[in-house]
Amino acid sequence: MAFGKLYGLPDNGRTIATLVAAKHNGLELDLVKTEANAAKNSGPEYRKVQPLGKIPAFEGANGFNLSEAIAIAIYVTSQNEKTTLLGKTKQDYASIVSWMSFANSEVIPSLGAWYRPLLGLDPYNKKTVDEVAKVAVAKIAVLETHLTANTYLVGERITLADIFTASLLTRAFATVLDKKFRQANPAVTRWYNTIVNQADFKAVYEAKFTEEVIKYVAPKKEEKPKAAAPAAAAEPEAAPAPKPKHPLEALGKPTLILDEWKRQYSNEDTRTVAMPWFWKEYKPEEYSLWKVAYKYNDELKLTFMANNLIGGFHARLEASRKYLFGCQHVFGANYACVIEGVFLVRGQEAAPAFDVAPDHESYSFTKLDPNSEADRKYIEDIWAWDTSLVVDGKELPSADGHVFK
Ligand SMILES: N[C@@H](CCC(=O)N[C@@H](CS)C(=O)NCC(=O)O)C(=O)O
Repeated sequence: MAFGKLYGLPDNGRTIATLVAAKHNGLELDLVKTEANAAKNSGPEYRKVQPLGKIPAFEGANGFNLSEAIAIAIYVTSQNEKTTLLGKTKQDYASIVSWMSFANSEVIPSLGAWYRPLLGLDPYNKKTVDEVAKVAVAKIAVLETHLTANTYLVGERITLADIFTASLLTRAFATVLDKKFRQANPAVTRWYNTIVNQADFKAVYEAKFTEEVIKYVAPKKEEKPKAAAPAAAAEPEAAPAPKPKHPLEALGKPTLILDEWKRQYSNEDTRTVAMPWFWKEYKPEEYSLWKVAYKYNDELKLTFMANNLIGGFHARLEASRKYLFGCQHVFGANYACVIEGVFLVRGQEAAPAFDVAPDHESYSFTKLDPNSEADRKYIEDIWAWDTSLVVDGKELPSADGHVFK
């Protein structure tokens, strides 16, 4: 029986750390894929385990719950009385916690502020990104100095400090700590390679290295004929217009309450309970169903980056949350992946719900027919997360994805 459930994501640094520590000590954990989006993890059940709705969170099989990445990693590691990962002395142990805290509260927030805008997860401003990049590199310089004189962060063998800190750096090495950085920081690079090449680490996460700092790509916009400037635009002092209501509000209250469906989907087994409930309650005159596919699949590279595109898109759909539910997957593998999904949309058109997100133009919207057996199967397959997708005769497994609910 598993020691407990770890809520998190397989490519999230704070999650990887505990998965590697568990593997190292032969402890079985069930990873429950949970979005790194506190606003979405707002249910009272999850908040009992992680009060802020963040990841990771731990729920022990014995009923003991824990939030905060450092505490979870230490608790899981300490289950093996003979573990060497927590050092030999009290000073070792305190130094391990010190490095973990440095990585968690100094290094990763600066690195995240650098790569998150480049990945489209946070708003992009070149000046800010350039400044935070310098701050992040200055913080890693502390590691570089220490690792120039020491093989590992604490003592003469790998400890949880190394596993935890390397885990938190995984996304940075895949996106911004490029070849140039690695040449300028040989000690951190040597140490990182040593840690991520340990069998237990590799069993959990295959490290990736970027050649160059990834470039910010503005969401694609299709050329539209320029409309003539409206006459009113000439009046600079016009009073600010009242905040417009969402256009879908005009449709009134449907009989199928979206939140009720979202609860069914979250709490019940999708195939056996939630989908039968959905088809019973679904009214085609109230909601339409749409296949939402990325238009530029041939430009996708790593699956986690594709997944970040979905995450960014969903974040920008926030203003339409009351009118939308859907799932989008990354199907396939690195350098051969596609993004596809299915949304339930209030009303008969996709545009009023989706055009709150500027990157909706990067997606194609195809209306699905709930009376067609093939379309119903496609919808269920996408929402159930248990099948692959066949594209051009090739079967692509679901590698990642997001639920918008
Ligand atoms: N202090 C927390 C921070 C956890 C945290 O910020 N997690 C991120 C993902 S790495 C998250 O869930 N972010 C979601 C959000 O802020 O919306 C810890 O150390 O566990």
